[in-house]
Amino acid sequence: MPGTAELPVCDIDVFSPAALENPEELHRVLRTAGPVVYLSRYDVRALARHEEVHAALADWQHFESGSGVGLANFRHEESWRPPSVLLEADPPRHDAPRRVLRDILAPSALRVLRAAWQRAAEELVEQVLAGEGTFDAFTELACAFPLRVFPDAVGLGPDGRENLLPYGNMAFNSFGPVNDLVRADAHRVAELSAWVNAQCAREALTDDGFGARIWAAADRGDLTQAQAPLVVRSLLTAGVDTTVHGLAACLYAFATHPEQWQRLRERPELARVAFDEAVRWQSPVQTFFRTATTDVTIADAVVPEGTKILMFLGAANRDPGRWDDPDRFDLARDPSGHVGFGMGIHQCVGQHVARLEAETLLTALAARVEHIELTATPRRHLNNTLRSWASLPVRVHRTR
Ligand code: OVM
Repeated sequence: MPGTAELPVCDIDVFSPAALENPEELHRVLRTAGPVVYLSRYDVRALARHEEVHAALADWQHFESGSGVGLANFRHEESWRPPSVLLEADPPRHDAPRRVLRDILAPSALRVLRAAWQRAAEELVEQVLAGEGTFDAFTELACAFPLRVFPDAVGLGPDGRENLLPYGNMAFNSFGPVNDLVRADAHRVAELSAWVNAQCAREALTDDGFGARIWAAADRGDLTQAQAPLVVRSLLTAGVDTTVHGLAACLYAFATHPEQWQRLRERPELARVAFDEAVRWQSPVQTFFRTATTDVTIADAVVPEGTKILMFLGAANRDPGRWDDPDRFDLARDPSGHVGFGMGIHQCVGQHVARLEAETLLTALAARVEHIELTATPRRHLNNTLRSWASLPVRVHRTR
């Protein structure tokens, strides 16, 4: 490979089960090796330090998304589905869908949901507390809560909602290489895609949800009729697994940091900071790729035009050059500037939805639970992009 001679080389399979199970060690290796590291196994350049990841995310002019934000280069290979008009698009085509969704998911537009989501969180927490006090916080809280509130907010019908998590899992796997994780779901691509695509039609959606508001934007001419179902599809792709594993990150953090849980109980208004700190600390979305639009120099290394860079959000979020004691989950720090939601024009448009879910669930829990502890080793679920969970067995002590 020409142009890689002076670069530090890493031959680790960064999408191997071992690396996905325990990314922290890999992240240290990559950050230490240099600002740009050549991954020989995938023939891409990797960024793992906060400064370079942040800069690349912000530089959409030199690092485009339209060639795909996974390993596959859409200039040479076709995607498994029509590209996202948000995630996999660049200005100017990206801008209209972004504006429409930004307004629909703006904090001011979400205010009407807060009371109902607070009630749903209280009901769910009461329900899990009605048992023995031991349960799986991943399935019973982190999965259950988003599935109770988000599909209704989008305006989905009642049937087939069990497809949402498998579809998201598949979509986030698809950003990586075609490895065993991708092959394991290959037989479901057609079925899951057909269900999701069917839910994006105007007729499939209630007339008062995010989905209906997307179609209303198309009626106003703010989107084309062809873009509208794809924007709905973005909600269904990016809106469920991300929040599930983001909430799981919070619950895992508190179960392993009891003193931080006490701090939250004393000051429940820290729920929002807690969520951002958990997103920094775990980085539910670990990686995204970009493609260089020209030869781009990063820290004296040239990224040739048309080639991919792999940005390690999780490594940047624990870069000791940016964060004090980065491996500590700490509600006293200011986690702003983390890249767990990305940065720049593609920064997570749904982050206010995620924050509202986290705030309502954590507040309901903090008012009712004195103590959370793990009762067994939590289990990860492996995904090429998501830092995800299979199980978080906990015991909680109810407030008397
Ligand atoms: C999308 C999308 C946006 C963000 C993340 C993502 C699967 C998908 O627009 O479909 O991950």
